[in-house]
Amino acid sequence: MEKLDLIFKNGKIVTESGVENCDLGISDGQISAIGDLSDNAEVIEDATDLLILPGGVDAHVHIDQPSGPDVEMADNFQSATMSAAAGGNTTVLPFAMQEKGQSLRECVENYHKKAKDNLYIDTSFHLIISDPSPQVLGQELPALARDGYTSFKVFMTYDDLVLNDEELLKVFEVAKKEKTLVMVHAEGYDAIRYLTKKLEEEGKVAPYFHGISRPQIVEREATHRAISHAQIVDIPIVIVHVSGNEALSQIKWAKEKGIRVFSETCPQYICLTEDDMKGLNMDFEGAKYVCSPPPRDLESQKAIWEGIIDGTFDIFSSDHCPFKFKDKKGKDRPGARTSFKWVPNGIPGVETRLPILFSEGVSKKRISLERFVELTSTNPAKMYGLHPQKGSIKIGSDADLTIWDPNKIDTIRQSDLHHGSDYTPFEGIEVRGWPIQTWLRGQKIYEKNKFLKQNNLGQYISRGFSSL
Ligand code: DUC
Ligand code: ZN
Ligand code: ZN
Repeated sequence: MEKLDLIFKNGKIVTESGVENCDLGISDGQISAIGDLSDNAEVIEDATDLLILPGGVDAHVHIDQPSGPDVEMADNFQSATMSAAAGGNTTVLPFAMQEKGQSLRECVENYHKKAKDNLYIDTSFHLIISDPSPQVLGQELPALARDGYTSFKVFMTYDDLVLNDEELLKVFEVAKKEKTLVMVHAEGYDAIRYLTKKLEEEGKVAPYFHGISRPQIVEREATHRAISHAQIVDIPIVIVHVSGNEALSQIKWAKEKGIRVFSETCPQYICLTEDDMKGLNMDFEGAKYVCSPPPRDLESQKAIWEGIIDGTFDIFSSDHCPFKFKDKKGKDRPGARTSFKWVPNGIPGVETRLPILFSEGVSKKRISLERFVELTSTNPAKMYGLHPQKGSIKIGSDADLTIWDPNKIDTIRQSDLHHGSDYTPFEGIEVRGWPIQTWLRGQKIYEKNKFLKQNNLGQYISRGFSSL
């Protein structure tokens, strides 16, 4: 056999369909041999007692998005992809967010400028459609879909992003024609506004009331509405960041009826609760946990686990949306303290997604290693048209690998993380099982708190259609 660039010996290879003790060979950045291999390689890596997994694919992250007056996201592409690499990821899918009145093509070009030469890992953009004008729906969106932007997100809430029902249906129609996948943020705009106004009138403005203003009913109603609209147009959709039993019940109902709905959940819905938003004493510390949909209660965490275990959830993403707590432009900016309404919605999590699910899921024996890989790498890659290049360990796939020490125990600490936020909502959680090396297309990019390659090894990846 020809001399290989690299061979991993003595490791356990984990894919979505099994665990195997065998060697793994790599040439030209791709997986080129799997089995009992001779030592004919430039480099031999010993993976004794370690697991070799396909690199994490985080299909839902927000990077460098405009977030309202005086608000800045805490990560640019460099810090976000650095943090992602340290957390065992080799691909991220951030959003190119259209602002009202903006051309979609111009929006995408802006995000490419921000990302250029700043990527530690591979990256591909979803679009956010906030202004579905005839020009956008008739020309720009179809053209971009054909250029490999094969998924986009729509919002059912937020002043600057919300689409009404007719607009949703029109966007769905384009998705049907172009065979693209629509991600839906399902929370009902009018109900949230109604509840927020009432809470403010009663003086209930602390971060905790963010959760009260967006109860599960609001998420359930919008989830059902989105599913119904998708059924009318006859397209598959993804309900993203599902937080509890109410929305999940709608997804289960749809799946049982044979309606094509995919679903995603995130670490915050298995690790945090609404009580975290109380802070120390209904104070501003609670802002550290403000995200949307908000964290729920212990019953909801149980329901989310059931969905993770029984296969209802298709993917597990971070919804990384980082802001600073102690910064004029972050959660603590002037005005933010006057009401939960002004606290930016989002928490950092791209670096902690994989360790949290590994520890809480695999180490605590709730899910198998295979299911872990399926939820965090293979299914996101399939869902968004990146498979088999990404998300698998197969001959010809990119050699994007994460090496895991399943027995390493450590506690999540802000001081160890690489994101731009000045806190982590997951501070203090003890984790058993950590990613210890990250390899991108056959090159070791991260090991033991060291970045071994520059921030321009990551590439922009153009995607095909969903194969899930
Ligand atoms: N939706 C997201 O997907 N992320 C952060 C905030 C939000 O509303
Ligand atoms: Zn959202
Ligand atoms: Zn998000």
